[in-house]
Amino acid sequence: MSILKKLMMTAAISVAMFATAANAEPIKIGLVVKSLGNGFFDAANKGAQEAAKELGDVEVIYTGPTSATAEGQIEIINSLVAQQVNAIAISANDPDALVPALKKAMDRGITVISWDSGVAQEGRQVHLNPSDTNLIGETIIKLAADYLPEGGDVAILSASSTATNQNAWIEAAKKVLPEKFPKINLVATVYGDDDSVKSTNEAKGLISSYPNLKAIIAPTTVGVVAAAQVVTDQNLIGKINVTGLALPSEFKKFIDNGSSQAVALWNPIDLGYSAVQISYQLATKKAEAKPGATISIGRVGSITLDDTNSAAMAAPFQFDKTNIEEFSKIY
Ligand code: RAM
Repeated sequence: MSILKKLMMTAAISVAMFATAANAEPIKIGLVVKSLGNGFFDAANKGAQEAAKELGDVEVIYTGPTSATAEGQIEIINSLVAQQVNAIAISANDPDALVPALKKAMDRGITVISWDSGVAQEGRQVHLNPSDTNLIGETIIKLAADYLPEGGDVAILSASSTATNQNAWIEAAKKVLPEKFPKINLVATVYGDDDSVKSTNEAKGLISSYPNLKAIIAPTTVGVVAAAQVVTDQNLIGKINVTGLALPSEFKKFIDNGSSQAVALWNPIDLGYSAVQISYQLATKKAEAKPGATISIGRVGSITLDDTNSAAMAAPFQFDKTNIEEFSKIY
């Protein structure tokens, strides 16, 4: 073979290789969280990055506003649309306010799912719940009731007042109260906005407004830590039991010091992993978002969409002094 022919062949091969590399643009998935600096979402991001690595051709852009507001998330959605991502997977600060921005994203061919905290159906293709909403609602009351055999006053310290997930859980909790927990008296629901300072102030407010308070139920990993810290600082351990949904790695010290008897949560790593898997299947047209469709989620298994294109993962785990140490090493 002549040198010239050899050179031409090498050039042709390089062009072919270059073309393949150029075609292999990664699938970009914007993982939008309620706010940055929240350990729960950092754990979800761990699972999201794991899924990206496993899938190979995926880049996960982990992003969120500095405080848990819909306005902050709208700005981020608009910027992800401008970056031409392939998918947006969002934990929403408001079910309705994000819909116009997300609709615009879908009009441009971007796959949109919500996970953890949902958006209204017209603003997304799929919603992934961490667990069954009614089950979570009942669990958060039961966690308090189990340690209050005589009953008594309890209060809820929630995240933001527009958070879809907390609002749904609180509504479900209120439904089961009269029949299943007649001795539990829910005196107030306040909102700490998944902000440590605001949650601390709200917890202090509950304690001074309700002198007979026996438990604070915080169905948010940020609020539950703030409440347990207040109970600890005010020497109220043994008088007020703090419970709710907590990340074991952040909360272990409050089980250890007795400000809390038990809390619950699901696996946030698996949740983030699954959100990316679902976004990928939809964006690459390997799955379709329609009622009854089964979507594979890698090592976690699969989900089947209900008639609102939603699905739920596993039941929450309960953590107490017998097992929190073990889980605190994982998330
Ligand atoms: C906070 C957030 C999140 C919720 C957990 C339990 O981190 O509000 O949305 O699922 O708590």
